[in-house]
Amino acid sequence: MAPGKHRILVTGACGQIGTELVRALRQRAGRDSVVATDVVEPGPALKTAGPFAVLDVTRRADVAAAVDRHEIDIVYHMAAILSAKGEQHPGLAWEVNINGTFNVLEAAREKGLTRVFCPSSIAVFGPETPREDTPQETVLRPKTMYGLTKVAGELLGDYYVRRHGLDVRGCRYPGIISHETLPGGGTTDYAVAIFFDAVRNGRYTCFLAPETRLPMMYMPDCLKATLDLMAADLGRLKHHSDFNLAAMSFSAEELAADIKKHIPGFIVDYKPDFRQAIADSWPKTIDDSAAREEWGWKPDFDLAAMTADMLGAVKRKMSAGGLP
Ligand code: AKB
Repeated sequence: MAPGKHRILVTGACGQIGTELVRALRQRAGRDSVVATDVVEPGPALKTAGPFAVLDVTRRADVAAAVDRHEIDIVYHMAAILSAKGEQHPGLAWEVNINGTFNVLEAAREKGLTRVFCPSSIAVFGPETPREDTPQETVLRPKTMYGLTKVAGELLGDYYVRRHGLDVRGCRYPGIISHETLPGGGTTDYAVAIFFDAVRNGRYTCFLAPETRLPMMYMPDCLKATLDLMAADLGRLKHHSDFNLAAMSFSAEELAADIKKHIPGFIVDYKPDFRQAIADSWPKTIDDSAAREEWGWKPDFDLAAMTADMLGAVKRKMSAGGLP
C-alpha cells in the first residue's frame, strides 16, 4: 500500500449512516481502500460498489480475522441496535452494542490500528440531565438499554485511549435525517418517515406527541462531523469518545409545519406509543461547544434548508419509482 494510504473497515455498512459513510470514504480514499461489512448481505448497489464482507461484530475471532485479512488500519464501527429496537430486544442490544464494541476495540488494540470511530448518541442522557443546552459534562443516567450501552461504549473508548494509547474517537449523534437508506429501530425515525409519507400520501401518523422537541441533524452534516472528527489533530483533542454534537432542534409539529410550506395539504395526526417515554427522557437542545473548539465543528443545515433538500430528494426518488 502507498505510504499515507489507509485501509478502512466499516461495520454496519448497510445501515442508515453506514451506507452513505462508505460512499463518502470511498470518494476520499478510493474504492478499494474501504471494506464495507455488515451482518446481512447488502443490496446490489453496495455489493457492486466496492469490497464487501459479511461480518457479525459479536464474533470476536471474526472481527480480528477481518482486520487481518483486509490489512485494515482504521475502523468506523457503525453497527448498533438503536433505542426502540433495543427496548424490544435488550439482549441483542447488549450483544451488539457492548460485546460488539469491545470486540472491535480489542481487535484494534491487538492489531495496532491507527484509529477507531465508535459513535455515541444523545441517548446517553436521561431524565436527570438538564434538557436545555445539555452540557458536555453532565449526568449520564439513561433509562434505555441502548442509552446505557452507549455510555459504556464511551467509557470503554476513553479507557482504550488512556490505558492502551489507542486513538478512539466518537460523538453523540442526534437523530439523523436522510433519504438514501431508512433508519431502523430508533426513536427519532419519525423525522425521516414523515418526509416519505408526506410525498407519497400527503398524510402521516406520528408516533411522538406534537410538542416533542429533539436534537436532529441532516446526513450531510453527520458525514461532515464524522469525517472531520476523524481527521482532527489528536493533539487538540481534550475529549475523545463523547463529543456533544448539534445542528438543529425541532418539535414534531414544527417539522410538520415546515413540510406544509412545501405541501400545503399535508395532514399529520399524532398517536404516541412506547417511544414517547424514550423521547421524553432525552435532551431538547445540546451544547456542542467542545466539538466547536477542539475540532472546528460547525453544521451547514438548519430546519428550513434540510426540509427543502429532503423533499426535493424524496420527490426525485418517487418520480424515478424508487421510493421504499
Ligand atoms: C435513536 O433514535 O435511537 C437514534 C439515536 C438518537 O441515537 N437515532
